[in-house]
Amino acid sequence: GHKAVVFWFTGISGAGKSTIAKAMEKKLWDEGKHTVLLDGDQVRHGLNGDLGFSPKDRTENIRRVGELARLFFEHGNIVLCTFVSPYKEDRERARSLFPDQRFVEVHVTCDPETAQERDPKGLYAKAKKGEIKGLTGFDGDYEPSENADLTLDTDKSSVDELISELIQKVNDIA
Ligand code: GGZ
Repeated sequence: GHKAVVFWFTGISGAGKSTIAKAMEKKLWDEGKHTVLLDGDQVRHGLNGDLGFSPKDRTENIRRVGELARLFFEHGNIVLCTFVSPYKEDRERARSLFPDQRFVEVHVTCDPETAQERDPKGLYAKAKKGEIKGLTGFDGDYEPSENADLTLDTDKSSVDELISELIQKVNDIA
């Protein structure tokens, strides 16, 4: 067996949070581990479909998702959460729901220009045309933590390299 743990992936749109978490989940499955992946895009279509992207709604989004992560954590899972979660205080509140060392904050970074070039969902293009406002990584704030447990730079390292780093961390603590 393994211990429950939460990996909380945070960073601007297009940094690579979902790509990394999906690859990590697959690797953990292959090792027979119990995982749950909570992704901003999916959660916002269903459970949190009533929320937008104002600061207040983002805070509520993260509050609910933190509670959801706790339910899965309490059932012994390795929980992977991928949310922009741009506000430090919201991430700290999520962290406070878990025992020490069981919440791993993973800041996924890249040059904002890289994210804008990747633009997997065409959101930066929309932001440039003024069709959406407050896009994190364009005209929306992101507050980095000084105390992220891991910082993964997707400009400098491949997904495979970053996955190895994450799996190492799982094996150290879970
Ligand atoms: C940020 C936005 C916005 C704005 C739509 N700002 O790259 P994506 O598409 O797949 O991930 C983003 C997702 C962000 O949802 P989160 O729940 O992770 O956000 S938060 O933690 O801030 O509550 C993006 C899309 O929704 N999206 N408009 N203005 N991301």
